[in-house]
Amino acid sequence: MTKKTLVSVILPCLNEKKTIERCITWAKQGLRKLAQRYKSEIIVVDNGSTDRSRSLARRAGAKVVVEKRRGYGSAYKAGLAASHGTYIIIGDSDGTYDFRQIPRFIRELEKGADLVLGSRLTGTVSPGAMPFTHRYLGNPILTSLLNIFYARRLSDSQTGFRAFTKRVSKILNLQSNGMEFASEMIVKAIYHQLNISEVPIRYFRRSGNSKLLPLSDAWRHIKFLILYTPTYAFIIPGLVFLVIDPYIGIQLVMLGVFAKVYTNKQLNLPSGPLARFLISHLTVERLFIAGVILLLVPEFRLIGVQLIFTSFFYGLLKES
Ligand SMILES: Nc1nc2c(ncn2[C@@H]2O[C@H](COP(=O)(O)OP(=O)(O)OP(=O)(O)O)[C@@H](O)[C@H]2O)c(=O)[nH]1
Ligand SMILES: [Mg+2]
Repeated sequence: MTKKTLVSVILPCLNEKKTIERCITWAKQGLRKLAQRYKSEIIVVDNGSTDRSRSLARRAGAKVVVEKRRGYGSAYKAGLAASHGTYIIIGDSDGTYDFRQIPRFIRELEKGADLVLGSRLTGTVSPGAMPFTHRYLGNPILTSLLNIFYARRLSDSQTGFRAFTKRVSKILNLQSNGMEFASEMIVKAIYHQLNISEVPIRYFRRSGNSKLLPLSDAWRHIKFLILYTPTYAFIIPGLVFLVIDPYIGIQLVMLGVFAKVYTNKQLNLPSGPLARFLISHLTVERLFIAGVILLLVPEFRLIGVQLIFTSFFYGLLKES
């Protein structure tokens, strides 16, 4: 008999007593359809629920992991650390996602996808499931920013129903503690040129109170998207400023180059061809010489001084 592959389902939970059992039951139903070839484990990560979520989850047959640190991302990090599956399924435990559909996600992974996103917007949104502001403002803005910054055409970057392999979760090495965990996963998958696919899903109305803080959580996503894209955050504005005010322009472009070296070396994220070209051709010596030359031109003296010192810092970053 061939050995069965393990599927881990991870459900973050903070006071979801109304729905946690239903989610586990649905996950079991979905997994049952795969039982010939797959074993499974269901892990509920509880972030300090004060209702009966934990006992209900245990009774329904899930393994409960308790994570003291609050936050959606913290819950997932703890769940990933506790999971053993080759394939990982994640999703909210608020009854919004239909885990009976797990086999469709597994099929995508089998076909070679690295990260599968359940898209609510190409699927069906039940009446009242997504508030107007989330559906027509928050989600489209966050998804569009991600699409523009990272040249993608995703339809729903905020979906919580996802699948990926354990190998991929190790490559991504996710760090965020809050809701921006969802953006981090996609951005890093893009950086690593992983194969992302979307499957249309049905999205149900939530039971129980939302844990989302719309403005602060949206800002956490936007901040993450900007911080990870030095090209849009620094280099493009820097090139524009070079024409208007070269002093500011040079500073922004150099910040962009520093940020590229940082994302590449410290965060271990691969660079694109433009960044690779810039980093390999921009040496400490060349920057230093450019600084000395500018120092001799009275109007650019300040930029010259700055470039000379910048070159030292740049060298330090490159060596790090
Ligand atoms: N925000 C938050 N969510 C947590 C935490 N721990 C677990 N969760 C769970 O993470 C999932 C996502 O939170 P939701 O409140 O559903 O967030 P959302 O899906 O963006 O918002 P809704 O559309 O209102 O459901 C739920 O299953 C929560 O129970 C935590 O510390 N903070
Ligand atoms: Mg939810």
